Amino acid sequence: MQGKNYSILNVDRYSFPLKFLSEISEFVLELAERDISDWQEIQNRLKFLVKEQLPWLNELGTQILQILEFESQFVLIKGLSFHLYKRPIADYLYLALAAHLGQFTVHDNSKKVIWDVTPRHSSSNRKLTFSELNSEAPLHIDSAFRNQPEKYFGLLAINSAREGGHSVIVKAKEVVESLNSSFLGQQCLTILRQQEFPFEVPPAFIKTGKSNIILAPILADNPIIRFRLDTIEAGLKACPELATADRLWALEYFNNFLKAYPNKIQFKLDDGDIVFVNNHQVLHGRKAFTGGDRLLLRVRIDQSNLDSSQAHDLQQKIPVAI
Ligand SMILES: O=C(O)CCC(=O)C(=O)O
Ligand SMILES: [Fe+2]
Repeated sequence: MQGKNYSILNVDRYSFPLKFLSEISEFVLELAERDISDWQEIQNRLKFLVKEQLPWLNELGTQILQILEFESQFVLIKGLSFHLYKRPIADYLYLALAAHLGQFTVHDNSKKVIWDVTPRHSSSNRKLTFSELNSEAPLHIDSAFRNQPEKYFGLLAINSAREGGHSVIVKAKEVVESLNSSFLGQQCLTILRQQEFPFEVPPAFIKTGKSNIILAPILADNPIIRFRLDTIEAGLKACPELATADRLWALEYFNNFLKAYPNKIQFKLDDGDIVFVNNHQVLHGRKAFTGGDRLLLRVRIDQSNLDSSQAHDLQQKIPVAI
């Protein structure tokens, strides 16, 4: 379904009922005391609290899912006040909403589902990644190196960048259609669809005995486009036999096409804004920024547990007011 281009949900700034806040605080304490790390259990508890006490947040979750699946494939939510609460309360308010979209995935081999996207100084010789730098993050999907990249991710801005740091979104289907309108573009699409490319898996994600490379075509169904140039370049370095002339040509053509692509959607996250993105349907990036205190909280969400009847129910829900 071809959806709207851009969805913004303006939720009136909302201060949460004291009863809800105190139950979230107690829950956070209980998690720490009992060292609970079963995220399925945590998500169920959060959803139960929301269902009992904040039905509007439950409905917002369904509305977001509807947009990600059937409408504009990403949504900007303004006016929620999660960022005004101290961490980890802010984290759990955010997770109480995100829990409605599917199952959180844990960040590498830690037990955490929230990753702080904020500039850091390298303490080891580990190469820093986009989420740890303030330079531009070129268009990519998250977890391009996972066999099954997560379907959705969210970013909550606790502190927005002073200068720059704009988010950039490009719809994968539109890029493919646009490439398909020229002869060279069609050649490129054929190679990206038919040939496997190597994606380097970052060290923290490699399971013992497994290779540090996964092979996958750049164009497929889910995700529509699997792309992150630095991981493919590293993969080609590690597997020089795959650096064939046709692959290198198609990669360069595609990358230049993306850079020059005119239909980029650009916006800046203000303090408290949240964006949820369908990682199988869009590419995203970030402009360079200045000011050391930019902090976004990222959560990644899989959706293996949403069965077709739930997906069908979603289509019956009321359309979203923009
Ligand atoms: O900083 C941002 O706005 C997004 C960063 C990002 O895309 C990433 O870390 O994968
Ligand atoms: Fe990303």
